[in-house]
Amino acid sequence: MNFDLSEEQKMIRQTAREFAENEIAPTVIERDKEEKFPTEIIKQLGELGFMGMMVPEEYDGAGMDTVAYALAMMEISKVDASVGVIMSVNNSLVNFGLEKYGSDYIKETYLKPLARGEKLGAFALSEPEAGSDATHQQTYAAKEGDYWVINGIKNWITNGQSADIYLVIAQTDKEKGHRGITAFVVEKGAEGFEHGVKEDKLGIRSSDTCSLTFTNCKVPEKNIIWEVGKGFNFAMNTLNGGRYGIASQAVGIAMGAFEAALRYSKERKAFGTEIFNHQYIQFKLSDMATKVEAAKLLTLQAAAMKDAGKDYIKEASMAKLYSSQVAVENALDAVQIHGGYGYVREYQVERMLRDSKITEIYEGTSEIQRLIIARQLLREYNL
Ligand code: COS
Repeated sequence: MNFDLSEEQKMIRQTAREFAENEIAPTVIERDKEEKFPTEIIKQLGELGFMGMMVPEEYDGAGMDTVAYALAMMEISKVDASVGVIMSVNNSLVNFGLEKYGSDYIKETYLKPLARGEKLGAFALSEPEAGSDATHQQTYAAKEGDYWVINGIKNWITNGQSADIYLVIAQTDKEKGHRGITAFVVEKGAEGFEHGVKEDKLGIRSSDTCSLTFTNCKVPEKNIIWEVGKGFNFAMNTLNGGRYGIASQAVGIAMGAFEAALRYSKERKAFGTEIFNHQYIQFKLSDMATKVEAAKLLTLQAAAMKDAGKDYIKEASMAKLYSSQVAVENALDAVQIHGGYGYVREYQVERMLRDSKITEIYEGTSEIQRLIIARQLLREYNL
């Protein structure tokens, strides 16, 4: 088994690291405090090719592999998990879904500007009464001539206010259950489509999350992704891809918390010595570093399996389940090691703690990941 990264993967990681340190870090505290969307940073990430990382060059993407994408996500999220989630939704949900299931028209019209980073995407599956139980879609689309008319409400939509292109999942035939669900591309500004106010969140405050309302919103037939009745399978397959994105974001937070704690332990003195010299702190830091490594390996394994064309459903869910748990644990430990300083904004670990929690909730809660893993185990063991 070869754990070495390719020269290109190392270069991408280095570029992401430098960009995060030089361009993202200086404003991270202010943007979190003021809930300011990182418009300029996202534009720059687009110019670097980071908003269309895995999209082939023929569709104006950077044509990189999933491992390189995961490494970049980790470096960006280590410094700012809000920027991480904006990048993740665009790359591993929206671009991935359109590239895999979009028609030539959809790829030409929507995927290309998304991959160039000129437009931003959002993925609208969740509803007020359909979160984990995603088949329970209440948003309804009815066919009228060459159009479909959408009515309903979506919520918890990342990039909800700032996106230009929305992938919207809606029920199109209630009798058929999950096989009567269809996915559509809806453009910002479409008549009858409005977004709600920005949610006042615990963490990832610099990203925008809001509800979407569709009132007799007309969408052309050619904006159907894959085909009528395939919307649920589209959402599930796309979310498998999204999960290593969030796993990478969680690894990034866990890395950031660990590194902040390590550095602080060499600066802070107590009982006449750097606190690093106290064995309890060394044990904590060793556990934190070990957990980062394990979460990183699980996540890169899922990414490498995708690159190799293998089935990675179980591995992506395991990566998300474990990495999100490690993000929360490491952020908590980092706050504790910082003592009172960990509780104030300046030292950043309090933000990491607030940012970490959502990784156990969105793109499938930890409970949903366990359910998916259990179902895959039955399949694997032919039971
Ligand atoms: N990958 C690919 N396909 C999947 C899948 C997965 N992880 N999970 C389910 N499916 C497919 C099934 O194979 C089945 O397809 P067919 O009809 O072609 O056989 C279909 O989806 C329905 O599956 P199932 O009967 O298992 O549906 P359930 O309602 O029992 O459960 C879960 C589906 C719970 C796994 C699904 O609703 C889910 O993932 N919920 C969480 C949604 C989520 O992540 N929300 C976050 C919002 S985006 S931020």
